[in-house]
Amino acid sequence: MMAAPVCLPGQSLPSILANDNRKTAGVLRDGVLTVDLELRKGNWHPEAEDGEAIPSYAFAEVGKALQVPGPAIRVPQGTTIVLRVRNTLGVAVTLHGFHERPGRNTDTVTVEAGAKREWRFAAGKAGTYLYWGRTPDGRRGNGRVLDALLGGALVVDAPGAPTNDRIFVLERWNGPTRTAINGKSWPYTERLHYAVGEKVRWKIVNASDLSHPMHLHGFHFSLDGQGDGEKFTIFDDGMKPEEFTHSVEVMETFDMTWVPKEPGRWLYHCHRMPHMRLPVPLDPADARIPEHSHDHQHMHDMDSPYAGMGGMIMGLTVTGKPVLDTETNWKPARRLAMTISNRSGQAGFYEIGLKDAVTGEVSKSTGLTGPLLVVRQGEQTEIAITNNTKEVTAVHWHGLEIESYYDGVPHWGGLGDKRAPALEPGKTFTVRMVPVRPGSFMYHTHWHDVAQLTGGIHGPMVVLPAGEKHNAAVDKSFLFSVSPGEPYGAGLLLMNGSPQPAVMRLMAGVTYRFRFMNITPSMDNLRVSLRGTDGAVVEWRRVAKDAAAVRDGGPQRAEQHVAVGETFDFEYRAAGPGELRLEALSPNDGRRAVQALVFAGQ
Ligand SMILES: [Cu+2]
Repeated sequence: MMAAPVCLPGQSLPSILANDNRKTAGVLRDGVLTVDLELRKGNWHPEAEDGEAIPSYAFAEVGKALQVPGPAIRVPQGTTIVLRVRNTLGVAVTLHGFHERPGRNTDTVTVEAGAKREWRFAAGKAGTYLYWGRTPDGRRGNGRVLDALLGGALVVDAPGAPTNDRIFVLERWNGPTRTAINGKSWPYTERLHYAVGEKVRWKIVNASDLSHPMHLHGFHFSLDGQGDGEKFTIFDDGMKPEEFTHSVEVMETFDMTWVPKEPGRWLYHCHRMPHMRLPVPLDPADARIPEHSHDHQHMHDMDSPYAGMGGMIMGLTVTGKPVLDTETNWKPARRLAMTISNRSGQAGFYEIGLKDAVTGEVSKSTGLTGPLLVVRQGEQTEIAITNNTKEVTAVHWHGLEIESYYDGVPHWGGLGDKRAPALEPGKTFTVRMVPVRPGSFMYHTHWHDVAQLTGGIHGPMVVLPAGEKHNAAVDKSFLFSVSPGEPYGAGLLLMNGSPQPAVMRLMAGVTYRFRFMNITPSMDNLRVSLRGTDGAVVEWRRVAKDAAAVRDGGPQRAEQHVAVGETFDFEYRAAGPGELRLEALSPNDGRRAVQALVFAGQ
């Protein structure tokens, strides 16, 4: 199953070590940090140290081992940086980011083969930044040596800012394993251990060539600051958004803090399916959906360290006293039965049924998207999921604060020896939850299988504030997914399970809540807009992102980037009758789904 190691004949190269970014490069003396770097070639091992070896260009501190990511450069604000780089490669390297911040990304320096350069610059404004290099022969495509890993963190600490944090550099390369964090791919990424109540601070640096929607299971985090590699904005207290997914663009960075509230095993991962799957043969167009891969032997093997996943994933173990309790006085007010079935006569399509055991109310998939699941904040809720398909699956409650065992990551979730099972064909698994906060969520397969995800094992999920009733007339969910094949054609963008849903009839003068959810496998730059039939964008009001209220910024242009794994809530009120179009667009390739909204006068 594993691809053959990429080894060129006749090479015995030194190993490149994974850099956990805990140590700062160089020597800091009298306000001056002096760093001596070298560029050399080595073999990088994204998995085990004796596993797959990929010839790569890398940075090292002079006299030390090569590192991926490159040595972390970290200084207090006010420091001057003296940086020397010796290029021992046979080719020139163009270096980005070795300058004062804020800076310009066009400010680059090329160091010729065999040459040495020295820079001296003020570190500048506090923030999380990066540096990176490229070579003309680098394997961005079919070159022989990888230059995609020539990147490292550059952090400038504000006076008094906490430094008991971690820096995680995201990497991607064209190879069988393809994505890594701090130089390793799951299951070889660092395992992190935290205690309930501990304040966790992370700095995320995207040194790769694609965006990564980074999703934290089980908890919201606070976005403390973000930057584009050249500028960085630190948000004031009270202005820090809470999120469960943050997409970090190419060569951009962000800082986050979060507090683990519930013990168990959790994940932090990129939500683009190709970046979190088992190693698969190279897919040339990353945005396209790879063929259905048969990862299943790894999933079934409980002893496999992969647990069905690979790439840009970190495993987090939280210890401490549980807060959520679904054992004591468990008398669920809400009992739901969810069935997952193969759609008859349509291979690869799934159908989800939802039945309220108390009211008897039944709903099912619309097109290729599962029915809207509505639960209530603070209400004991039980969902019995029955797998009527012939395949193993698992259901994850995206964004929900839930016990690790019920989080939906088979063979991983759970507390101590108790591990969440995979949902075998013919079996039922009953999930217990007491939703903590209201908002827009999703449920979806966590079987790490593009075919299941696109085939329809996903759906919108809404948590209503305690005591509130769902008003379907004004509360509208729009979930975006991608189709696996006929009848819609492979790779089509879908809205609520269809490329062109039926006209929605609404009323002028009424305030609607529009909820957007992106569960496409990898369409991370999805743009959602609300326009007149002439194409002119109208105005709406943004009220929430990732089930957390956002500051009321007043009416704004009705156009929103919805990254994979993000949810947004907007309010919209049409002043008068007319027709609008809710458009979801993938700007890269022009794929779109359009929902016509016709507003009648009152
Ligand atoms: Cu990614």
